Amino acid sequence: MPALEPGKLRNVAVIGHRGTGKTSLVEALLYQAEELNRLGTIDAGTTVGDWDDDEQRRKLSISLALAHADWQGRKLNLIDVPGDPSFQGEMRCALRVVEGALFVISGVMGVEVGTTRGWKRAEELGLSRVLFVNMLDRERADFFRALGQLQEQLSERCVAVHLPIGSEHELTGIVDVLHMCAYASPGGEREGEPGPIPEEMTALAQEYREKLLDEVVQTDEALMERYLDGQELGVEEVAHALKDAVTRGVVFPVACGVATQNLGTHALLDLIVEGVPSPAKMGSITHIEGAETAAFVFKTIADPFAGRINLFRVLQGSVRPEQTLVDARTHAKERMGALLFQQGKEHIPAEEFGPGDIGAVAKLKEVQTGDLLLDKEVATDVPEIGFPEPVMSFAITPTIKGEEEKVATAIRRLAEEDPTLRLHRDAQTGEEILAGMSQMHVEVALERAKRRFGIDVELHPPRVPYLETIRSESRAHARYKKQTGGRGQFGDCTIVLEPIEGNVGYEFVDKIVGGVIPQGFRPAVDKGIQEAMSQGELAGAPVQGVRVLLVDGSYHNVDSSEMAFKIAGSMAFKEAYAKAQPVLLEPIMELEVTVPDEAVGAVNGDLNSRRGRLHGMEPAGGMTTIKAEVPMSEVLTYAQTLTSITGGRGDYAMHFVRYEEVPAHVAQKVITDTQKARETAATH
Ligand SMILES: Nc1nc2c(ncn2[C@@H]2O[C@H](COP(=O)(O)OP(=O)(O)O)[C@@H](O)[C@H]2O)c(=O)[nH]1
Ligand SMILES: [Mg+2]
Repeated sequence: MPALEPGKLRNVAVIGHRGTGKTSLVEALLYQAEELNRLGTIDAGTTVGDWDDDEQRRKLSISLALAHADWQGRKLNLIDVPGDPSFQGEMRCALRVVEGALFVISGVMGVEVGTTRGWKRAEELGLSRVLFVNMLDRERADFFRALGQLQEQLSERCVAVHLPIGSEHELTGIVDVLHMCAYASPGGEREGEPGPIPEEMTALAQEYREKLLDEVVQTDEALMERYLDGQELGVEEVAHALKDAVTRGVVFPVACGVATQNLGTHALLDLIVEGVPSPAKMGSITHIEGAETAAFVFKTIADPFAGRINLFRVLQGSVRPEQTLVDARTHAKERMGALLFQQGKEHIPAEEFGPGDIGAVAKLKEVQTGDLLLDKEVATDVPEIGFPEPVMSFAITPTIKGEEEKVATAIRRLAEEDPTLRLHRDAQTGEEILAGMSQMHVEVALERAKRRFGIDVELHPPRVPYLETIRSESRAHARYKKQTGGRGQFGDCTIVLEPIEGNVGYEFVDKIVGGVIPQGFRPAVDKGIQEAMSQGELAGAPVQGVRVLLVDGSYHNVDSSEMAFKIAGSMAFKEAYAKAQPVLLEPIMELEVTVPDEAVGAVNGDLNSRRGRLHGMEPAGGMTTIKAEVPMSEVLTYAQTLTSITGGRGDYAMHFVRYEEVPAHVAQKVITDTQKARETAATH
């Protein structure tokens, strides 16, 4: 199949909270569009999405999955995005390369954190948005309650285009108030063509059609005038105005149905094809000046069967097999291998991907998530995916001693595929730190690493990178002297310590007059002091925020050496440090917690008990964002805490702000603990 013109494409990411039925809905859309012969289910593990072992075992999407369908002569690229906050990186990748987002909401649960999080991102990117209230067959499902929440919590401009006929187990179909027709529930079969609206629904359908018109005419002046004039507006012209408003992202149509019964997919496919703009309308995400062909790699997947697969969006030009493209990050030339359409785990060979299209390519060597591929090197910015910062850190140690290097290599490989995983060695504590979005995120990654690379590691909470500093001035003199036959050792210095404002940095000031210590030996004193500072006497943490004045000293013509002055410097520092009121500093984190209003009291109370300082609360339609500063040592396992307080309905982000002095009663415990740890280490 040759490349399609961009006007024939619709790129849509399917977004929503975990368990709202996104993967099931994608399955139903593919089935309705006759891409599949039968409707698979999550429970039997037979869907196109969630084909991976981990996903089937956990009954949870972990990676984004690409699928495509043809509807009304348009090609829909659907990206099923995991809803769990652990895999937020996937959502960022997907939203970056689409024009439209399809939000799936549970008719039972209504708006959840995952909905709000995705909405914010789609809003930042200015995407067209269509919503689908799913699971209307379930007990306690209520379309109208969910609609109210959408209007209150996401946007007043969420407007119903479909209505349920009946409710819960008596749901029998849906009404399309845009085209004024109805669909009977197909009970898991393909939906047929629509019929007339049943008698008992006509009044409600009329009421909601008017609400829809009220919304739509506001976006179109000519239409508004005629509407106010009392003229009848035709189905086609309203549909046209709605399409325009959805494209511009000023009206958000709300559809509904039951994914597992394939109810609502016909009308939803129509809505997507008509409402979501094509890449031709929106232009590409970025235009790369000077290049003919440009493709943006938004996801690298390690496929157990096909090896490394890169998913890309063509920004301009066409991508063909055997073509050689340059990676703007590595400057390496990469020959395109086999091009593929991806339908879950199925790969279908493709001839070409044209501008705006989304495709897959196998076996590129160095290319990774976030890379830009060009037909020739041009100076350009690479589009940013905008990954969130990891919030949970673990110290990792290989189960088998000596495998440190193997583990690091394997994890680095995973981080190339998923940049919300980060590995670094903490210079201070010496630990290998693996950071991710949650405990589950890190655990899933490590399970994969175990299978793919045969590595096995243990996770521990990381040690807090404390620092030490001084609160007052002090002075000390030290002399290092040895006379053991032959040549002796002699170093002698007097130093003054002063706190530096803000507890940061280190300064060494040479105040020697008259050469009481020769020029050549003074840097050795500095060196000795810095060595002593790398492990403070309080808790073995590095010392910061100290200015050292070298004020006096003496030397010996024969016995003095750099070594002797280094030792003298170190001795003088240790003595002066003990007299300068040393204190412990701890990292303070800025925490932003988003929770349902009713959990605010409990969350605040918990933060208080963790020495947190609240400095902001922003309620927004049922959810409140709490801002607080909390010591890192108190939030090492905050994810678990928040989950248990909010029953999984909370979300948080965290980043380092500054170091602060540890209050005396807490410091004492840290100091005793580290001393104990050092003693145990010494006896082993
Ligand atoms: N009753 C009912 N169950 C549904 C519906 N949609 C999905 N489910 C079930 O809800 C669970 C979660 O669905 P899934 O598609 O994995 O949700 P996702 O996490 O959003 O991808 C599965 O057990 C589905 O079978 C629906 O419309 N009605
Ligand atoms: Mg899913």
